[in-house]
Amino acid sequence: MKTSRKEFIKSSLLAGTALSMNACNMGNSPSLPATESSIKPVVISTWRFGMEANEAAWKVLDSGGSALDAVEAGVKVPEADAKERSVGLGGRPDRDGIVSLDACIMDEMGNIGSVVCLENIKHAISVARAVMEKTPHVMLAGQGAYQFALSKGFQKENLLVEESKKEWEEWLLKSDYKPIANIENHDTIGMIAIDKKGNLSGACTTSGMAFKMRGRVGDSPIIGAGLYVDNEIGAATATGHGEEVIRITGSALVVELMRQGLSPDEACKEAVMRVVKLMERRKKNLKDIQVGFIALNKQGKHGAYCVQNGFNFALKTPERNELIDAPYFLKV
Ligand code: SD4
Repeated sequence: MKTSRKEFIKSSLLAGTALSMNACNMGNSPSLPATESSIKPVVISTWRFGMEANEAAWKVLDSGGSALDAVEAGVKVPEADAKERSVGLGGRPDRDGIVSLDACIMDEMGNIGSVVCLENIKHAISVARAVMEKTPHVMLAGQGAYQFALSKGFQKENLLVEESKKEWEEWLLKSDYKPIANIENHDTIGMIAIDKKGNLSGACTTSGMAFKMRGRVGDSPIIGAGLYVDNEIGAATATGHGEEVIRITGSALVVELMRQGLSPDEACKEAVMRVVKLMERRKKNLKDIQVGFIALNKQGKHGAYCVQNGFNFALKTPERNELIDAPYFLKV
């Protein structure tokens, strides 16, 4: 049967209406009106040190600042803390005894910036933001990232603290490289936030796996793997074994799953199940790894899921301020 042009246009319009109604039902409509007063800010971040980081982010959010400024201010807290041994100053070194940092940042406009294998500058996240705002590029690596940071006024600093140096010297005796799930249970900080205007941004910063090969890069500075933000849908960030997160483009996947209508919890769980599937396919032991995702949707709902017990995340809203154990897959 031949469809007239008029009928075709009518049915297309109807289909379009059904699609957008469906999107509304799923809570994913980008066109939902959001007034400043109706939006409550939320910030979530990975691991226990997220509690303190959230406090710093909250000050920005509460005073009406942007999610971008909030996540940068938040993750700078553990970056500057020499006692936090997996981020910024005090981070654990690679197998050659050198602390090298990975970080990335993404805002509500889709602006991105990233640094990989950055040495001697503690605030890797601010260098990533400078890449985003002051260069035509999205990622700088190693010496180039370092030189760029110096040119923007960042100060050179020795990031290897005594305790990390001692640990590394002990590690050298055996030089057995086998990252253990949850042993460093205050790892990479990934933070995502929604501000009073309803805008989302995220930041992720780390010294990566302790005693990694020199030049190794994990998921944390890779947009789509360690972090992803889509201001129409939501944001996600990852922690754990970066190789497994990269394999499934983890954070972008979580956001895409939310776009399809999954809740943040469900989306994080489905992404973890992809990790599980690829581990099984490659006949790897799931007990040897940890991967955790946290996510926030445009409506300010949060979610999390991880491979095995031990991953927690910090949540701050106008009503709540707590550390929450993420649900997990491996029950043995
Ligand atoms: C990496 N994802 O370099 C980071 C490390 C991490 O929990 O988050 N560990 O692979």
